[in-house]
Amino acid sequence: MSLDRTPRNERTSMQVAKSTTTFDAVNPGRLARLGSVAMLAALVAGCANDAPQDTWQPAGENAQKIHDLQWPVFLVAGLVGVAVFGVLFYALWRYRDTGQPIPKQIHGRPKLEIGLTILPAVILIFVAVPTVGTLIDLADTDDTDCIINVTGQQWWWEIDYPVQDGCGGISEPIITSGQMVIEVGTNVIVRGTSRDVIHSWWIPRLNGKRDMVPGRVHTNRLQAEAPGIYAGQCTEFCGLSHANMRMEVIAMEHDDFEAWKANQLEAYAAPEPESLAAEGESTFISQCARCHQVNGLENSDGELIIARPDLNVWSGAAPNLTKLMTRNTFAGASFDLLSDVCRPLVWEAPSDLVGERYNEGVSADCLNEVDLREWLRNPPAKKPMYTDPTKLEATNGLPRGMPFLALSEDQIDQLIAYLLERK
Ligand code: HEC
Ligand SMILES: [Cu+2]
Repeated sequence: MSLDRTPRNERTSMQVAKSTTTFDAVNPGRLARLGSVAMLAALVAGCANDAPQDTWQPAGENAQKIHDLQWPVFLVAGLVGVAVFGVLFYALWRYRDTGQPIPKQIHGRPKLEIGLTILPAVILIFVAVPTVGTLIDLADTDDTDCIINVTGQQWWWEIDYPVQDGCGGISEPIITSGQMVIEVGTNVIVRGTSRDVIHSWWIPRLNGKRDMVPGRVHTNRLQAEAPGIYAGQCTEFCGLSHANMRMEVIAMEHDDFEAWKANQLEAYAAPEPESLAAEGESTFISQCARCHQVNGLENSDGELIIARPDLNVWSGAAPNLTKLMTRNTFAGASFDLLSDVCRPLVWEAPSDLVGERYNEGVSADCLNEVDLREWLRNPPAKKPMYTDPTKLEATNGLPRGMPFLALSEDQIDQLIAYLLERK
């Protein structure tokens, strides 16, 4: 029985009064119409071509395998869903309360009960067999052509290529961030882990997700059929800037990939003496080099400078900036390094030109200076990060992300000139 002690007649009149006042706002017809418009909009938006993270548009063998599985599963689940709701609504309507006497109560119909147990089991087996087969298939690492390590941290991805014969040969480690460059048609095995909390790596058009867990290494195989830029984002909630933890895979033809690798391993070229970039180099050494590595950078005594992000950042890492201007996004792939004018030249390049255009890197003319300046001026204002010095007790005084460094506009000019040469 209801706990409501209001006499029945009063209750109904109260309810009627209430419902007349709010009737307009919650008109069920209008709600339903609004609902269906919203659903339609969502559906149309989901189907639109401009959906860079669309699992329904696989662009590689592994993504294709998932796609081939999700269709039939979606179909079976959809049919079951429609059948269940059909029967439910029919029963609700057919046996609605019209004042009829309570029907005869029955229980114990073994045939029906066994039947209704076997039927879903059969359906589940029907779904399970190809699912398990696909899982085993996706985990295959026998024919790996290239190994790439991915490390998640709050809130960006470090991507490194260990020395190997794979990937067409890597003679020295290549370390970059945010954007993974691969050769089309090769089986890449991503070995992923995390430096702080659990993150999840997912390039929807190339493969399914894989959680990246501290202290463990999880693999994720991917390959791309055609050159292009394939977007993804962290898909395991990882704190404040989870939504700003993005990444891209850039797939390019063999020759372009070889050119990319060679460029990544090029020896350090010091800026022209007395240039703005040279001033930038010393500013970089004094302000940035404790966290950020630039390979080959030397101090005034001619000694190599090795960054110690492990002493300066909570996760123990900061992006390697040796070749910053060879990527075209930064800070967890949240911002473009390319200006609005130049970005489409790469991102919308015809398939055969993607690698070539990407390898041009970011020139002074194409730099999106606005976002990079804002970043250097005040990083935590640009991307939420835990850098407030008064609130860092939990992390031994170390920031998560890049702290505010109070740089002058002159220093920023110098640093940009210096960074523009890192390509
Ligand atoms: C206390 C350590 C620390 C110092 C000092 C520091 N940074 Fe950073 N920086 C970081 C961290 C951590 C990130 C990653 C932030 C993110 O993407 O969430 C970062 C990101 C960046 C990025 C984006 C790189 C990418 O690949 O996404 C640039 C560019 C950058 N810093 C430039 C500088 C410059 C220039 C200086 C010196 C003026 C500097 N940083 C000083 C820690 C530091
Ligand atoms: Cu994350």
